[in-house]
Amino acid sequence: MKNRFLFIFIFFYTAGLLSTSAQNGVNLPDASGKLPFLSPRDQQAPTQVPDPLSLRSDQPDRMEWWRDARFGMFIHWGLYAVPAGEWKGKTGYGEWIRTSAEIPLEVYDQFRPKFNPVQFDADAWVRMARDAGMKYIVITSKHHDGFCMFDTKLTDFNIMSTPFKHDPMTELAAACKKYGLKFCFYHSIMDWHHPDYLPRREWEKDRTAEGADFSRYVAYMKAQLKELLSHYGDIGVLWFDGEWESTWNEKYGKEIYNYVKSIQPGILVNNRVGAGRLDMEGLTAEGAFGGDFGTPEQQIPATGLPGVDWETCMTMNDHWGYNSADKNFKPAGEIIRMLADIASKGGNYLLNVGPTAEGLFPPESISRLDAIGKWMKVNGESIYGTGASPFSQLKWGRCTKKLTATGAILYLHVFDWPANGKLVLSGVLNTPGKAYLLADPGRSPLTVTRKSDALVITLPPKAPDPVNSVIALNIQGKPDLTDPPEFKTGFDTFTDSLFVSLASDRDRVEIRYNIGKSEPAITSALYSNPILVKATSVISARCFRDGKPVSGTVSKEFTKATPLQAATPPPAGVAPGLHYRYFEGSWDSLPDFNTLKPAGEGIIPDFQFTPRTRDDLFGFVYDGYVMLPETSVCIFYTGSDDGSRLWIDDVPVVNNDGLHGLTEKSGSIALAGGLHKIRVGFFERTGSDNLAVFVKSQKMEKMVIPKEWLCH
Ligand code: H79
Repeated sequence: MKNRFLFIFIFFYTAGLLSTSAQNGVNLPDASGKLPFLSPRDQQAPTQVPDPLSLRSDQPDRMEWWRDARFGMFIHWGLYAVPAGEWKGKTGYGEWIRTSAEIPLEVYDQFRPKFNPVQFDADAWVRMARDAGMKYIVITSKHHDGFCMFDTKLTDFNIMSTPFKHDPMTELAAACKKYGLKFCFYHSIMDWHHPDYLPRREWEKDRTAEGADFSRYVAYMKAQLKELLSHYGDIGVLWFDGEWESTWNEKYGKEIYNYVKSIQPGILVNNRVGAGRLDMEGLTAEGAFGGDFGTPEQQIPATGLPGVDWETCMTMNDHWGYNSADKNFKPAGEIIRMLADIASKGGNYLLNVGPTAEGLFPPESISRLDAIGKWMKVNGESIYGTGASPFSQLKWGRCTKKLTATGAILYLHVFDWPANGKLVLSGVLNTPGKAYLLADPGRSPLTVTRKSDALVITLPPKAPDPVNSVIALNIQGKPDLTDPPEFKTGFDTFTDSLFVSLASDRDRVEIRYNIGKSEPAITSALYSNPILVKATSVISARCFRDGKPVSGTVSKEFTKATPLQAATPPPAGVAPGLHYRYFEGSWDSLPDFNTLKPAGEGIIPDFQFTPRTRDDLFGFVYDGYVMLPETSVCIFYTGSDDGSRLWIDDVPVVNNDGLHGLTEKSGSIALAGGLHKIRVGFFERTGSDNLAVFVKSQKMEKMVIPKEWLCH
């Protein structure tokens, strides 16, 4: 009992100290906002291999074709096309079928005599890519199943030992050369077939790892890369994948990177050659080796990534490899808008096709390629060779940009055609030149007028393309474009009051604002210090220079929220630590742990895994209270590998569920100072594991929730 009271005293004392130091701007140990942990493989000692960065002096030149191209075709083709996504009555599989359906090696090998893609026509495939407007093709020379789709002398597990008996890559390389596309290989590092590759799948109990030697596997990879880089002419990109298992590390990554560049110096290599990719956002951890470009998978970054080359790869339906049951294809219009979105953020789009075991593209893919091609034929110049949009947000669509000798062309991708026929582009100070619709072969000029900082383009009543009509707008001289100011406050809800900060990265501008939705004028309040907001309000802000508006207006609502009352602790008081339940099992997402029997339970100081009895396939639920020093809107974060969720007072606040590498998610909630129930659920399937829980309030920088704030 005594201890308990002492604990509560220490808690309030420490909490007070922490919050005061945070208010004073003193840096707390964990207040950097960075995840304090990196996987051990990111922390390896320097290696003897020459630093690949030294090979990068010619980077801009080598990347030029790739940056201009903007659009490529991914092809996932392999033995997995034979089952076409179906195994034992289940139809949800793709290129992962061998592992997802746990198919033993010798059973999987039975697809080999069935693989005979007699309808394969390299010329037709490459023509379809070219006609869709794609400038490069990345095809699987080998996927995770280890089956080689080329004539390799290093294993029999290749296409020459199927009834097909010839090498499709030779014909594809020739067709790419003929039609002017760059030919590229996807090559998996992970290999579920080669005896020297480690680790084994955990379900493959009867496949011994005895005598396996990973360094011999790396030598095998190198020998195959040598084949791929010697027999098919110039290769544009080597696209590695399956690099996340514990055996792969940065040293190997640099070695392979240098090796392929020593054979073909002009080649580009994606970041998955290294070991520092964080998650499916596809970017490399700071300081880790990241190859030539980042690889967001099945997603588009929210904003451009200045200084980083990247390429979003995406399926047309829900599978990479052919799945005959999957008819969930994105409409062509959605794909066209995604291409414009990606180009407006300075990235490339690698769009996937999963051909059948007969060697055909699925008809749904063909019709989409066709529709995209029709759009590209008219509007391709707004994609190729363009740079990222100078504007962060446009209500009606997207913008891409090309610099010219006398100024620039802004390509305005109009998704939502204005009903009043006036397209407004705010924040353009340049004199406008000619504007015309790319869909208009006669290029008749559209009327452009100026209204203060904005150019207003008069459009015909009907959009030439319901999906995306592009206007080329010439501007004279060096682009002088200004985005509206940005709100820099991390909160849009508050409990008592909130200081709202604004900023603009443009030189020589001042920010003026109104409380309310009306557009600020030169007579509006001048922003100098954060604005104190005490009730729900809208703030509208705009940039001015020399007494004139130079940007559009940004408006944002800040809402006063009622905080949840603090919990009443049990009369007997609380004690340090959290109650934990430990579970064992294999999950893809958080199960309902309340329905499962724990393998252990007890009290633990904070969110740690200490009581676990294995490294993989486990889960935890932590329950207790968190003591908050003051009333505020709080943002909670979980950084986890794999999934996690967090509840406060039984309200779901953070959903970071799913199988993933170290990923951080957050959510906010208004809370009164004092005790609040906290619950965190976590699970780990395989690979590295991590869990950290952070909090940030209006007065406190982000920090790991200290042990002293947790009790039960
Ligand atoms: O080839 C296609 C897929 O078969 C392959 N990549 C695309 C281009 C792919 N392999 N795995 N996945 C996609 C999903 C795997 C995700 C995870 Fe991970 C691996 C979760 C945890 C380990 C990647 C690495 C995300 C976090 C770490």
